[in-house]
Amino acid sequence: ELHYPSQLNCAAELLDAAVEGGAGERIAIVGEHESWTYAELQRRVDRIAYVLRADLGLVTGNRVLLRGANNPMMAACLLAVLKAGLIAVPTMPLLRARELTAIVDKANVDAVLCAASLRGEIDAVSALPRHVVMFNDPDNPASVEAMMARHPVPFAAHASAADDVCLISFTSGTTGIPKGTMHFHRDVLAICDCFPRHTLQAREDDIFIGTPPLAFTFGLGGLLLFPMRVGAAGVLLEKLTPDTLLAAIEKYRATVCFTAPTFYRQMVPLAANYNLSSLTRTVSAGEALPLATREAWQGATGLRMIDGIGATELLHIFISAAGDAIRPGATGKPVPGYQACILDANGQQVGPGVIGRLAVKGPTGCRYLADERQKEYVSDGWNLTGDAYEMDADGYFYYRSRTDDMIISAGYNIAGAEVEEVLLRHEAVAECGVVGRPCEERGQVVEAHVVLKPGFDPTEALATQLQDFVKLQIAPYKYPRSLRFIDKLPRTETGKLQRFKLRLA
Ligand code: 3UK
Repeated sequence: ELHYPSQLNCAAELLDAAVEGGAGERIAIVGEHESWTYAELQRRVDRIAYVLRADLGLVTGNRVLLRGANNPMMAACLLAVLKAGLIAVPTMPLLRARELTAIVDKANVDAVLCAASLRGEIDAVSALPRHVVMFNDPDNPASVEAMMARHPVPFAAHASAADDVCLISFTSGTTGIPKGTMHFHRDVLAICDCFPRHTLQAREDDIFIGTPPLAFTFGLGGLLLFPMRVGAAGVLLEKLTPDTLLAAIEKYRATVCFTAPTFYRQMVPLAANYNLSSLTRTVSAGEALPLATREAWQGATGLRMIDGIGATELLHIFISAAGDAIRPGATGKPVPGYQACILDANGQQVGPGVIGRLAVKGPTGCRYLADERQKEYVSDGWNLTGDAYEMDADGYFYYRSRTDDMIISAGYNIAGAEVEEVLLRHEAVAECGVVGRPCEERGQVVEAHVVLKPGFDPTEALATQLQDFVKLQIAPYKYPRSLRFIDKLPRTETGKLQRFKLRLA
């Protein structure tokens, strides 16, 4: 069990504690053009905190929308909001004015801090709050940078309560409608004291790198909060591609990498071109890690992938395994601090070998922002993530599908992920998504959407070959009766397949 004092400011606990603990001269954040020590980061955060309180006149509990790609100033602004006792509302860089308008409204936003490069969509938001201030905009006399210069250090952290809300994080919305989730100061520390401590065994000489945006809690934890908790460094880079991420791992000698399965798949054929000897741990999350991807990554790098399931509602990863505890095919076991079990349709716990709804309990949990779906996600203290999972006799948890993505065809329950996993083993397949398509005769038919590797042609013969390939490896009733070739799978900014778009295709 984790115990935190009842008065707690998470930014002070991460930043001031690191400086006081002697990490002041260590590198905290590395960006494309600059790198900051903990002491330098602290001075910037303190000045921005004064901008928020003194220049903008924000008061405790006000909500600040943050908009920026991964870069050092975005991180400093985020930490300043927390340190000043305000509430951070980070938003994904690719969101459009329509979606931003909904967030401004739903989260009752009082001020906006926006990277100058992403200004366009903000200007198009209807009903903006009184304060809209740009950062990464040094020549603008009204920018965060210009205002910062007029303030002293230090800024005394706001004396927050451990259970004051400090973060409103919006889900990436694979179904379209983003939901706001509220998190406390103690939740932010709790995620730092679970997965990175027990599973990753993070150390101060680690260098964290990866793709998830800071506006996605996967990235916020993995690239900013986790390194700070142990006095390590986080590399924050914008617009990474498989090639530029590999180049950055080599350049910065990164030790820990966070990204989604699809990104690892794209890095496999390129990995041999880079010196990746610094890497010791690679973490995959956001969607299921197919066995074929785990094996291909290990073949290319020698690294055993750390799979982990997390959720915006629970803030970060709650089931995972590393090192010798890895069991291929399983996500892992509950991260110390969390409990998990499988429930049947009546909410009763089921034993090993039975597929049911995953339920999770731990130091963090779901608190939707004025949303009636709270009752659907949290029942009796257990968080129901919407995933169908199965447990084995040793307590390992195996992902099967999203609860509402289970394909029911001619009376059979078929998990699309299992069919995807088989297809990914075929030499011609780069990416695939398997969904249920409505069908009068069978209820649904299994339909595969396949992206081919370069050098393969989308012929009828290849489609038949892929269908036969599946029939030979798993029960034939699971094979995709319908198979379509497409150029690119529809994915969210966080790398998640948007199955609803495939079903509409
Ligand atoms: C799915 C996985 C199988 C699963 C997230 C790490 O993904 C994150 O949060 P979201 O709110 O989505 C949550 C849902 O995504 N999922 C995530 N990881 C896995 N399915 N295997 C996995 N390893 O359906 C879950 O319910 O976008 C991930 C850390 C923080 C996060 N917010």
